[in-house]
Amino acid sequence: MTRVFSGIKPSGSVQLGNYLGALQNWVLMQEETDAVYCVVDLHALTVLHDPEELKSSTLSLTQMLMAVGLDPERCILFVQSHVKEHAECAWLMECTAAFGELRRMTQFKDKSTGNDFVSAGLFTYPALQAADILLYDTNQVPVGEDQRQHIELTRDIAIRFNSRFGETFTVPEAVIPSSGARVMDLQHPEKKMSKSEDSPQGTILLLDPPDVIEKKVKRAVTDSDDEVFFDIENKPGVSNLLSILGAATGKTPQEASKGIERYGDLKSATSEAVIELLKPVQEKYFDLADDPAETNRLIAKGAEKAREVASATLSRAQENIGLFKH
Ligand code: ATP
Ligand code: LTN
Repeated sequence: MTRVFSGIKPSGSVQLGNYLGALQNWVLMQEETDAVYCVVDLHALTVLHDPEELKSSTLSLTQMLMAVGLDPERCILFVQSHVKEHAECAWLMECTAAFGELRRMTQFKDKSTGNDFVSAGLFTYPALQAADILLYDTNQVPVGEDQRQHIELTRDIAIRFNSRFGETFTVPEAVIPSSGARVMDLQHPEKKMSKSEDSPQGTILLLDPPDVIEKKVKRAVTDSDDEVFFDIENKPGVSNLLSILGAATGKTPQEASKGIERYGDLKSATSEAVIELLKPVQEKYFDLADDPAETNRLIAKGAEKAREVASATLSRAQENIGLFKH
């Protein structure tokens, strides 16, 4: 059976790009594959954070993942730091990745530029991500477009490790949706929407109430003419709304633009579609949030199942790389 693995950081409240670019696929893929999904709290340590906030975000993100439709009976859902093999395998990955490869990663450049403190972990971040993926003999990794480069690097690391030390890891591939793969910030359509950027008006959160979603979409940056068509280069704001509308209604952006003539109509169609899409997610989230003990029980079970797979792969990798076993 195809093995799927993906991860999301507990670095803020889940935003629409996470949902359309990744989580929708996660839910679909749990039905037909052997899917493993991870809340990557170790990755959240790569930037400055508040410890108490990280703890509560880890719990609420796990609840949000269940609210969007992940079912711990159908997939393995766990927290990265609960399975020590990730941190241990990351060292093997750091010693297999080249410094020059890590230096070329655009996420590192984006997240380090302009910051006084840049952690070494932010630089080696993709090596930990490679460990996450390779520990599970992963075939497919559902992610948004921004992660394509990290998955390519993971492939290169796996191929290099296998050729130096013998067949050890499965070489994975990225699965990126055809629409919604790169949702842009509503106020800065040249930047991707993200949970940790400080752009409250440009980011739609999955927990935003309907009136807030409506307001944010209404204020979204467009341009000075009033023509609705998809052209990312010349009409980034309008194209972003069309992508969102398309992804929320299962259409391409071009299909979504049919019959819409003015920006006002585009904005009301988009906010309506998003509100409709998020309504059941919000209802389920508030049900789950009432019972943190049950979530804790489920993630403990998830960690146990994950550890079983990860420890076997790590042992194989340690053996092949030449670590002496007593
Ligand atoms: P941060 O702001 O902390 O970097 P993020 O919002 O970028 O967080 P991640 O936890 O890094 O989210 O990513 C989780 C998943 O969501 C990844 O698969 C990523 O590719 C996807 N994703 C994130 N932002 C977008 C976006 N704007 N459009 C489409 N997919 C996205
Ligand atoms: N780097 C990813 C999060 C992430 C991930 C993973 C995604 C960590 N480990 C393994 C896929 C597979 C991000 O910043 N979105």
